[in-house]
Amino acid sequence: MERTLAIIKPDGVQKRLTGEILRRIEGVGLTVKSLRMLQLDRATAGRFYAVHRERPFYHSLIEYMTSGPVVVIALEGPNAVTRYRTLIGNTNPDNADEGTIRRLYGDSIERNVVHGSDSGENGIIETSFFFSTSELEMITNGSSD
Ligand code: 3AN
Repeated sequence: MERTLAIIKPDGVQKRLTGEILRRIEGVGLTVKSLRMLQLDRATAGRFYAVHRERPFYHSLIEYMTSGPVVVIALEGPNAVTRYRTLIGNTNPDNADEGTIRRLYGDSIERNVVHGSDSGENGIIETSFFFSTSELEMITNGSSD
């Protein structure tokens, strides 16, 4: 059983893709453990993307991620990290497989609609970044495969 953090980024919310993305997530059998819409401030976005602090795209990324509301979603299921990343596709929409969320809806490597944790370890760290233990332990629909 794995946990992973999905974020519908500001461009996804703006394009009214929240329902469509949740439908695709639930359609592959992943369990939504918890979710919330929020407006990231620069400090919180900076903490979340701390690993990218030295990268040339960091400031633009923070600008974009704070430009409007996001939806944070804690997902759970067997092999959830890989299953969700398969659903969203490559970071760069141009390189993402046909039918993936980023290929269908992403505009660029930065404005790529969704975030997904890149490992089981980061899935735990990132879901805990946004959700409390009690929020993550609600009994939802049980079966997640
Ligand atoms: P992913 O979200 O696919 O795991 P990361 O963790 O490498 O990708 O990058 C985090 C975010 O930073 C991406 N979702 C994207 O918005 C942005 N990003 C990554 N690489 C670039 C880049 N070369 N130029 C602009 N933005 C980038």
